[in-house]
Amino acid sequence: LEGEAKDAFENAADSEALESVRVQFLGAKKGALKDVQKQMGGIDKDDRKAAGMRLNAFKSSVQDAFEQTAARLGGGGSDGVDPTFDPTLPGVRPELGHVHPITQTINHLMEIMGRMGFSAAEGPEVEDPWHNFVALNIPEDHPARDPLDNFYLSTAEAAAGSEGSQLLRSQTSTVQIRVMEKQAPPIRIISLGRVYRPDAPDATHFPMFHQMEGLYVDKHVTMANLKTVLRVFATNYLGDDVEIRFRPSFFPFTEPSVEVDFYWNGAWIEFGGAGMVDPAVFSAVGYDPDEVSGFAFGLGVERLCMRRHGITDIRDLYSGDLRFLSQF
Ligand code: FA5
Repeated sequence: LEGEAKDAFENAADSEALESVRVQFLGAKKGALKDVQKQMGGIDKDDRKAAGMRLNAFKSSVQDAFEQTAARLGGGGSDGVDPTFDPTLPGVRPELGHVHPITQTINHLMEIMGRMGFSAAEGPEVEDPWHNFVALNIPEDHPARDPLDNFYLSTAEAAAGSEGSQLLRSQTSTVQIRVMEKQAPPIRIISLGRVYRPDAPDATHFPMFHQMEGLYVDKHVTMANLKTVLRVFATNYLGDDVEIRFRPSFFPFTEPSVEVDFYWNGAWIEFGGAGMVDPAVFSAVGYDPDEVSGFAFGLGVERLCMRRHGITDIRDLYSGDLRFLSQF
């Protein structure tokens, strides 16, 4: 057997052949050496010591034959190390995952608003006209309900815009209604999430974007409270040198209504809308408008993120281009 093994190792032409010879003779389960070892038990007690020594000598000569062949074939020794492996070469760093800049912004906004006592609330992205329009004081014939301005779902049985239809929410103001339907005042929430509008994409518009909705309802809430909360928010998010400006505007669910602009780094930029919650909205959710007052605001999350990081095109955020995204 010893001669047979040596011949087999010497004749192995490549590392594959070597491996099969190794398994044949030195294999841990079915190798020829293992077989011989198993027969040791049947040997006479007196002869066992000599047989053991003979077996060990046999084992090491087969092992030597294997190692010599391995060295000859250049496939490394029995430890299987590739001789072309150079441990001094720099390694390849595994790529790490990355949190999307909008997700980072959302976490940052929640943290700032959380410090002012606003807790996060959520609502569904597929909505019904009651939450997206009716309860927000947007009547049946209002242009905001136009099928051309909304993504109505073709799965719903009812005609677009009518009761029973469904749409992708066009604003996070829907969450105001959902929270007030479930909870009695006082309310102090923000809601951060996706909204959808069939806007043509350009540098500042995308058909899917995010809004941060805020709602504060209590006794004696005033417009001054709204301005203070937004100013504290803006200075925390952008810097101490931010100024805030309200421009008169109109939203069906707030009265009075304003557009909110922040001045920072030399420019006034509009970030969203706000106002005092309209009494009709309180009535729709079963609150008594004579008992409570409140403010609400809705800011564009992409606009905030872009302003802070100097991003000039909203489409870059959704391009999936890692050369852009991994900078944040
Ligand atoms: C609203 O959506 C109101 N719901 C805001 C509001 C909430 C008013 C509560 C009063 C009380 P508006 O349609 O203006 O308002 O949108 C708010 C902000 O969303 C805009 O100022 C802008 O920052 C952002 N926005 C609107 N359309 C897009 C778009 N296509 N892509 C990216 N951001 C957009």
